[in-house]
Formats: sequence, C-alpha cells, structure tokens
Amino acid sequence: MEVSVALTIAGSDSSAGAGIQADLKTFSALGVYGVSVVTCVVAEIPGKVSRIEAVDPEMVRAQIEVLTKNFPIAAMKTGLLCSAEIISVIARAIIDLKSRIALVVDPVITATGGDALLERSAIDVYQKELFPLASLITPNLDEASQLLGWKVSDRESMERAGQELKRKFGTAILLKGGHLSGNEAVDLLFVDERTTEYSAPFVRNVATHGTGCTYSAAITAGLAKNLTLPDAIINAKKFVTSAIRDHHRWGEVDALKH
Ligand code: PXL
Repeated sequence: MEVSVALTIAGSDSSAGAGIQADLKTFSALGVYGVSVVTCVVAEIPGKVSRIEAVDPEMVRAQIEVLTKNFPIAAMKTGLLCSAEIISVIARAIIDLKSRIALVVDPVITATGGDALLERSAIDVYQKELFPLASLITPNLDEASQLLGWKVSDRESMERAGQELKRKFGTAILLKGGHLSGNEAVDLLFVDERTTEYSAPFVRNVATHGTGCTYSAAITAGLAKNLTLPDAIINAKKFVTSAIRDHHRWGEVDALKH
C-alpha cells in the first residue's frame, strides 16, 4: 500500500508532548509516514524549559538535503527553529520546493508556559525569508501580537489581525483563538477574500503543551493526503480537540517530591 510522506522541521521536546515527537505521533495517527529534521534539542517538561541547544546549521541543511532527495515528500511543516541562522538555512534549502510542496509554518516563538524558545532577532528573519514560502501560517494570539506589534485579544481584533497578516505575508493565515476567554475555541482562516470560522468546545483545566504542534502537524498530514486546505483544517481541528479531551495524566514522580 502506498503511503503519503510528510516532513517536519522542528525541535525535540524531551517530554514528547510538543515538537518533533508530537508531529511524528500525529502523522502516524493520521496514516502518514513522517520524516524529520531536528533543529534543536529542548530539555523540558510541560511548563518548564530547562535548556535549549541548537543543532549545527550545516547539520540542519544536511538533514533537509538527504530527505528531499530521497523521499516523495507531499507536504511539510516547520515548528521550533531556534535561531536566525537556522531559519535562513532552512529557507534557502527549501526555496526550490515552494511550487511543489505545501508548507505549513507554525511560527513558534514562546512555549505555552511562557518560556522564550526563539532568539528575538530570529523573528525578523522568519518574516523576511520563511513566511514568503508558506502555504499557511498558524499563529496563536500571542504570536500574532508579536508579529504585528499590537495586542490581539478578542474576536474583533482577530478579524483585523488576520486580514493584516494575510496582506503582509501574502499567504493564508489560520489565527488560533484557543487562548481567548469563552466557551468555544475559535480559529479563523483567512484565505483570498474569504474568512472561515472553525470552532470547538473549549476544554478547561488541561495542560495544553504541544497543542499547536499537533494541530499544524495534523493539517500537514491532511495536505499530504491531498485534502483541500479547509478540509485539512476541519479534520485537524477534530483531531486536536479529541487529543485534548482524551489527554493522558500521569502520577507524581517520587523524586520530584524531595
Ligand atoms: O509548543 C511549542 C514547542 C515547540 N517545539 C518544541 C517545544 C515547544 C514547547 O515547549 O519544546 C520543541
């Protein structure tokens, strides 16, 4: 049986709820074969980053080269990219694939717990070099606020922000309102002249570490299977909502109590 292949370019999360690990698990759950390019290694548990170490940019380039030459990659995504230099290397390595392979850019800037994951100077390079290659960019409200320089905090400002980001970067924007207060997690897709709303009941009191990674990986899996962008988003929203609802819990580790 032939299986579609998707590529993730992202960081490694030691707790495996986010990053490369979340992406590969999502690809696998959705019947897509995932290949990966590691950009950095993060020692962390949900809510607490203890150390980040970047992979040598030349090693990032080598991983992309060997994969794109040898696998029939049908769609790809980026997650945590760590530094300006790594973003630049990635943009140069994938620029020739732009017309053939859909690229979902999850503009990871901070962890759900608030820890900074990306060098400040890297945000500029993101906008100049990587965003122009994207088929879809998936900021949450914090990331949209950082990209625009003003606070996106409610439904009305989401509408304005989405239009402005779409115009600024010339591509489709999925603005994720999961951090809004209210009973619904509402996301807005801005593509061409249309705005489409995707909503799901908000699940409270759950550690949502890795939700953004899982969502963008599920969209990428849908695109790899040749779904249209709206259909890929509908399926991905269902997948991430059930992943949050059916979350795992684990017991306390004895060592942590001392
Ligand atoms: O959820 C954002 C994220 C992305 N990628 C990696 C991460 C995190 C959050 O901690 O560790 C590798």
